Amino acid sequence: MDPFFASPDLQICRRFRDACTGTGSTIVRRPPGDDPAYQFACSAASGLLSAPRHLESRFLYDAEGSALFERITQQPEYYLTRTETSILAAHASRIRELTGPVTLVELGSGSSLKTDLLLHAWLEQASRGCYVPVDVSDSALAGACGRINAKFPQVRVIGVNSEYQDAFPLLPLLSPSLVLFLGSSIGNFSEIEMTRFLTALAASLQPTDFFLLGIDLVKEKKLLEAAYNDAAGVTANFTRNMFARMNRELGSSVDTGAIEHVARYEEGREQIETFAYFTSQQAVFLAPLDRQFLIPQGEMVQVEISRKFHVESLLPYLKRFGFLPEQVFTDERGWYALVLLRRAPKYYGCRGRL
Ligand code: AVI
Repeated sequence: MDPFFASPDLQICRRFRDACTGTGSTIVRRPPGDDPAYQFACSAASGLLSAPRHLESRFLYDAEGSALFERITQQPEYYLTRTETSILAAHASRIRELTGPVTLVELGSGSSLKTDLLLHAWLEQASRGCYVPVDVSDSALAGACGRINAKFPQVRVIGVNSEYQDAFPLLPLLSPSLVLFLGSSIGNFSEIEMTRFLTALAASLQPTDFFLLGIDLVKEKKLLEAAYNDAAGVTANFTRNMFARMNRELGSSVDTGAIEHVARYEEGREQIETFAYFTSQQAVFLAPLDRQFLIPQGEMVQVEISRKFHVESLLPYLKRFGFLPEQVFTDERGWYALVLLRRAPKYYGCRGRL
């Protein structure tokens, strides 16, 4: 078939297959589809027209947003990354024992710093390995691939620059694998997005594949709210960056000084809800659509949710998607969990509510 007419899925699979024959580190990019600025503008328009107004949290992560998120992970109040790293440090070898010498695939890899612990454990038991980080941020991916290639020359690194789901067609090529979804990123999905994600992931994995899921657990409101309201104001800048990005990419001319960050824990829904609160009326222009939206003074626009979980209810929920628990690892305070799952041998596709 003429590659010009091949679907983006087929093209990314071909590019990926070609990359597999090489050595060292490579980045595979999805062929350009719709204009990214147009997609961002359409999503923003639909969210700003909804009641209540909201924006898709995936747009928080341009190069600026990814760098701010890295800084969030270093804030003293943001315990998630440190706690997850401590669990990985304690149990990486056990995870390798349970999975065997599988390919490591990391969804939303960011800087990939925690992955070093797993790569060390992998190389303790074999002379070679393969690591496939997947991230929408080209800059974060290039940095991570270069760093890992320099630190672990025995590891073949193939970076995939795409959304998580766009990398799923590659998973059958990588089996047997361990798919990593760390940092409690699953908590940023709504119930519907989580269902879609787990259904598509289960359908792309083989019964010999594993899934390692990082989840932040329900805990005291005070601790949760502190984590999303750091004293240095880095999370507040992360929220404002959504609109700074609209100014850069969509010509929006929003005064980001008129935005206050609000993050509060809703106990009934067991989630942190993050908003941009407008202290004065703002006109948001979306150049690709040639449309303007008025946000009145006092309005809150939701930019993110961060759901918190209970291991006891999450495990039966995951089972309905065809993921069977292999082992659950937690820290001594019981704040965070890493759940190692295996794809069920028989899986016919299922839906479920948490
Ligand atoms: C990436 N994700 C899991 C982070 C979280 O905790 O929800 C994003 C974040 N937003 C504000 N602080 C951190």
